[in-house]
Amino acid sequence: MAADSIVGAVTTGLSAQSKDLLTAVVAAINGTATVTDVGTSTVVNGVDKSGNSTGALIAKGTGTTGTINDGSVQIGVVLPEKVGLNFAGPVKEVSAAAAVTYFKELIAAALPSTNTTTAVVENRASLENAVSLASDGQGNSLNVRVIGITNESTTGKSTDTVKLSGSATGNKEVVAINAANLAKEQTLILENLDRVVLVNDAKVQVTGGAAFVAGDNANQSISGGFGADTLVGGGGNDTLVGGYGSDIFGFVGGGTTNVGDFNKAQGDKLAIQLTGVTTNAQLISAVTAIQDTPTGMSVTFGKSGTITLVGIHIADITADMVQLSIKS
Ligand SMILES: [Ca+2]
Repeated sequence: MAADSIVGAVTTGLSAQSKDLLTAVVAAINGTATVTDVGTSTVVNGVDKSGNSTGALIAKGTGTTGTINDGSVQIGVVLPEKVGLNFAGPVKEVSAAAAVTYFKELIAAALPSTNTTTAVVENRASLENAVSLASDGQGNSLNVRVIGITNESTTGKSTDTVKLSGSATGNKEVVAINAANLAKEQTLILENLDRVVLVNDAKVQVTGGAAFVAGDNANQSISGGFGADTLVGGGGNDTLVGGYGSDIFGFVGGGTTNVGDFNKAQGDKLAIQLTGVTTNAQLISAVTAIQDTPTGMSVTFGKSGTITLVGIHIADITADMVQLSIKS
């Protein structure tokens, strides 16, 4: 279908933000675009000039419940009114190394290495670290997607819950989600998405199977579900809550990580991955302050930041509860 006819068919009643999104997606598609209805919204997708899948869900009506199928990846969505999304990624499963390459090319395009502003350098490093951690497919090839959430601004942002669902078939997806347009108090539910990178401030609740979730150096609140989740704040001021299961709380430095429910009885562990720290002796040497209070403890590693654990004290920590690598 020609681009002009897509825009003409879809644009009636759309906000400026949705029109811009649609225009950008149509411009990126090389060749034939597919237009499908998902709930009350319209999905436009195709293949871009690099041979990757690209598309968008254009929000219309009162909200959207359904499944986006772009030919290789299925993403279930429950979106409130005014919320849509765009998505892109390789059209077939790729190796973990290829996934990292794909993500890093996007990061380089958004945050060029020629920009040496401290904030950009730190953001770029945190994103590269997060995508490398999340793309560890444990030998599996991965379905890779980058998802951007749109949230209409003409009459104010929606604050209602947004839900994205994966396929529930074991550790095969790695998804980077740009949450920049979500409202501060808006909860993003991630169901059966195996491996996730969070970009920008986000408030996330994991549900379904166990998940690996890594944030960038923005401020994220990440709550695990029933499974054995691995949650990594990734710098910034982050809050991690494991929920049920033997969870791993990851700390890579660069800010403050608050762990809300460290539970030794459930087998929770700390993964402290700091540059230059490869032995327990080095980890102990890196500690510059420890505070033990009635509610828990906090450990500071100099400029690398502080991790605070609610529910456990320094005397309860044993060597088997701490690992020096996030890998899971
Ligand atoms: Ca973070």
